[in-house]
Amino acid sequence: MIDIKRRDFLKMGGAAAGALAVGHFVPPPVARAARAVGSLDPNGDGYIPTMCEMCVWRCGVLAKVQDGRVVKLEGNPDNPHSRGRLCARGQSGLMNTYDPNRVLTPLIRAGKRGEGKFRTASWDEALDLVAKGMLAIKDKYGPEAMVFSSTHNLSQVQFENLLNGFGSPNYGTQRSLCFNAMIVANLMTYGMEEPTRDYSQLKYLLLTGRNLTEAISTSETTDLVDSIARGVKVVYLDPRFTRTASKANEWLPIHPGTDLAFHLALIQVILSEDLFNKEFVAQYTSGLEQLIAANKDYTPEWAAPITGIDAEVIRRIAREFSAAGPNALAHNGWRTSNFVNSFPTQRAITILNALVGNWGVTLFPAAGEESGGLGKPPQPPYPRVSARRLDGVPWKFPFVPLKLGIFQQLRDAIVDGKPYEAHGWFIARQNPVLSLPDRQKTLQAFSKMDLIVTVDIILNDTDWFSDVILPEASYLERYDPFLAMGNKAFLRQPVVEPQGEAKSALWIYKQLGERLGLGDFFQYRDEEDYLRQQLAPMGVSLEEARLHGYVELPEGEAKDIYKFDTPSGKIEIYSTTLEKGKFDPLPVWEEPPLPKPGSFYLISGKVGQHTQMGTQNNMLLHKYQDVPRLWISPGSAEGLGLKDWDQVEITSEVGSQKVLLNVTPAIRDDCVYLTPGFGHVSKGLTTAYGVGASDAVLHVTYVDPISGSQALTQTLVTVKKV
Ligand SMILES: Nc1nc2c(c(=O)[nH]1)N[C@H]1C(S)=C(S)[C@@H](COP(=O)(O)OP(=O)(O)OC[C@H]3O[C@@H](n4cnc5c(=O)[nH]c(N)nc54)[C@H](O)[C@@H]3O)O[C@H]1N2
Ligand SMILES: Nc1nc2c(c(=O)[nH]1)N[C@H]1C(S)=C(S)[C@@H](COP(=O)(O)OP(=O)(O)OC[C@H]3O[C@@H](n4cnc5c(=O)[nH]c(N)nc54)[C@H](O)[C@@H]3O)O[C@H]1N2
Ligand code: SF4
Ligand SMILES: [Mo]
Repeated sequence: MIDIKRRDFLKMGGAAAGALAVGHFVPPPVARAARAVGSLDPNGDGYIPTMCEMCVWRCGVLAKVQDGRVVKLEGNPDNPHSRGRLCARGQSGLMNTYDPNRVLTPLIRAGKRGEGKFRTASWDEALDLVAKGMLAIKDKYGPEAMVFSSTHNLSQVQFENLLNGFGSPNYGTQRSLCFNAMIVANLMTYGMEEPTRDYSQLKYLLLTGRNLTEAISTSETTDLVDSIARGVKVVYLDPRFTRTASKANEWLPIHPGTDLAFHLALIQVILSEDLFNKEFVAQYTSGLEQLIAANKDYTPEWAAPITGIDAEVIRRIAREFSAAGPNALAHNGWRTSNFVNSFPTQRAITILNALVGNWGVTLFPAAGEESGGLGKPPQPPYPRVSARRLDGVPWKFPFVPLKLGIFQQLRDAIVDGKPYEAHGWFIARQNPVLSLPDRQKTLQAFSKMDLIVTVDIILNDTDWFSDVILPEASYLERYDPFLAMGNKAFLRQPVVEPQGEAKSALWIYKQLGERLGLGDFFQYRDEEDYLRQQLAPMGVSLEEARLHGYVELPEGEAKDIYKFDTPSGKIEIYSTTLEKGKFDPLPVWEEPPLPKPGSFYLISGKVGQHTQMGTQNNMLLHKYQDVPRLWISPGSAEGLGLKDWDQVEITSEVGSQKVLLNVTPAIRDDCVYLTPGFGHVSKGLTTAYGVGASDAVLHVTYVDPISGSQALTQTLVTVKKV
């Protein structure tokens, strides 16, 4: 039995904690199969192409292997997401594999939940136990009583096979915490999830809280930096002075939650001054007349006191934006769930783009990550599901795509036991204890479970509350299914052997599926067989794919980029779909909650050195991040009698945390900001445990009624000295 205390964890050695000690790399040998490929010299040294998994962007990597270990990760020039570059997190990816806290054998809980006592187990024992628990829940309460959740990853298709084959409708993803507002707004307007942005002809860029130089997507961050170098004008809206603000021509520290008013006023100027692209709007959009009528009172003078931005500035930006015409782009952001009004904000952004007619110039149809040309193992149809989803999709939220779902709503339905009780939760590659708002509620949901199973590589905070932990091989140790990007399909392949007993997700889901009687959904012998079935229609060998790290996909049919999958076949300024759903068919102003005197908006936002809640234990990245302190403006600090480095207590209606203060002019007076992803509670994370505070404890749960987005900036907090 293992009682994992912070210091003890390292001493444990052996199976549960991983055999590696801090600072001593004892890496495993180069993957045998990789050597066979031919990209390495006779000693087994050289570069192996694969894909990064330090965030969801999936840059192409060339892993340098020497004496049987990965010694360096470089960007793969062949990959459009990296174009030869990796960000700091990508370069630190070897410590994701060599983290001394890796879980290297299945673990079974041996004490109370949350106590951190686990014993090691064989795969057979762990998988048998999980299957038995899941089948017991299915027999007693029906398959819907088993909830599945996972954050997007390359093996998700097999995760979905597992839950769909099992027959549960309950599927939680990170998306409602991330970009539901943007996706649903794009679906309503363009009939597609996320048009591709193209910076090559860009002249004017409006970034609404898209902190591209810290919340990094390597290729797009590069596009922004190149655009700035060639003189593209960048206007950036953010209540904080971020690194992107420092690179922009103009930083507008907008009042949080009022981006909608700002965009409505831009639209008002463009319409009232007749500055829109008439030809484009007439040919490709519908609803201009209704927009003109509905929008006429949203003048810059109306928006100025709401947004805190001068009317003259708003008017000038509207004129500049429309003067750049189709070469302008209003970026619709990525994690766009700041306020409950983020959905109409997103709609306003799509409309602004339509008015300048930038389709086909700076905006294009999504490049598509469809499997275009790739094969897949055969499988039977899924069983019919009669139970409603716990998250209310689509019965309460008709416009939220099933694959997006509403994670925070799912969690709340588990707590409430309505419309029915859930009894088991299978969680893969996700850390809801830190990523869902209101941690206490997440733990309450856990307490209702007969069975919690997690799949991770380290003992994250959610694993800490798990009953059975299934250790996945790290991204440098495993295969995942091919990922189609444009006209190529990229490969993740092992560059070193998996350590301990860690296994790929493809292996884990198949083994579990077979024990659940779902073997027909997993018709592949092993990972390589899965990949060969994907390659079969193209007649390319796996060896060839492994050598280059990708395969060319057959040319798809040329598509008409002006065909929009909306009811009118046009870009819908006026959304008939929203109208049918009895929602506003045009964006109308909704005021965000305003802070009472002495309270602040709690702002969350990424930092360049970390991804979400999962990299704080990475020893290379940890070195480059001071313990995050709470940002507050000098005026607000003075008003509360607080100084830089004071220890303060920050309190919301659902929780409180203690943090050190960072007094900085880089934030508005009505906001405070905390870096997310700290305040880990798992003592199995010896580098990250106890460092900083978690804003998940403070966030109040909000659900936007149309897109299901969580509003992450809408939480109000007070700050006092302790
Ligand atoms: N280094 C790093 N890069 C990442 C990630 C990561 O974790 N680390 N995660 C990836 C993922 S999953 C995502 S979704 C993207 C997210 O990419 P972004 O959406 O760009 O990132 P965030 O930091 O979540 O939010 C951006 C900014 O919004 C501001 N903001 C908050 N409220 C408001 C408001 O009301 N109005 C305006 N205008 N601004 C507001 C915050 O101050 C913050 O600076 O980043 C991706 N890239
Ligand atoms: N307070 C606050 N909350 C937020 C956000 C915020 O900015 N602030 N951002 C929101 C956004 S944009 C997003 S996308 C979500 C993300 O929310 P989550 O997806 O829950 O968070 P991650 O940190 O990405 O969780 C990744 C987990 O995967 C594990 N992991 C890493 N590599 C592997 C692997 O190869 N295999 C397996 N099986 N596991 C692995 C990590 O150890 C970690 O536990 O959070 C949202 N929540
Ligand atoms: S953006 Fe950085 S962390 Fe994300 S995939 Fe690319 S290199 Fe990896
Ligand atoms: Mo995200």
